[in-house]
Amino acid sequence: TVLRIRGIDIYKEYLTPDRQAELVDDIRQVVRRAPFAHPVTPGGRRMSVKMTSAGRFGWVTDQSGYRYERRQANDDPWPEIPEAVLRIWADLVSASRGPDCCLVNFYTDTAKMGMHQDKDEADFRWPVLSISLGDAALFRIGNLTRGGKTESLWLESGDVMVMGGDARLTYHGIDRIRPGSSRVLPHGGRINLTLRVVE
Ligand code: MD3
Ligand code: FE
Repeated sequence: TVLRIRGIDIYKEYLTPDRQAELVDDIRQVVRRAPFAHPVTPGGRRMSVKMTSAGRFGWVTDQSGYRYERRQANDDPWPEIPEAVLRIWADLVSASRGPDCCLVNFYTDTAKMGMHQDKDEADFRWPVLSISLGDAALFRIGNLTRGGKTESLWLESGDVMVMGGDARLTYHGIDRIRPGSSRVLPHGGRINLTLRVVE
């Protein structure tokens, strides 16, 4: 089923359990070459979500700001985006232009992500695609400016979302995780992949 909420397309149960397991294995390989880090915001606060990236660019944040980098802190390039991930983008967004970055977010039981816009990319005509794996997460959708009424929904393992058009600059965040709600990750937690065109 596809839900459309405030312009965001939500493909519930898009990925079969087999495809979810394949993606988890692929991400394990990515993390082996680009370990997770707890990013520090420009304000100096450590984020509760751990992050890493794959692709031509990785998204990084530190005291000097948010930005995309072609290399990891140790000067290695980021790992390639796994084929199985690229296939989802090709099927739902574009078969002719691939994403530049696959941001990998890892949520432990208490991790969350405050309301924000994604605006570090050069061209907002390209959508952002999100893939949820592991424990369910309470996702909050706001408006094009901070504040106002919001809507919430649970994202579950195998759900895929496409944020394009007017929805591309919607404020959004993750309020909380439902620990133990999935068996896709052997030690629990939640992985979210976001695919973006960067430049
Ligand atoms: C709506 N990640 O990495 S994915 C992020 O679940 C991020 O880890 C969340 O927000 C997560 O920036 C939410 C869903 C998402 C991603 C980008 C969006 C929703 C969006 C961009 C515009 C509107
Ligand atoms: Fe975001």
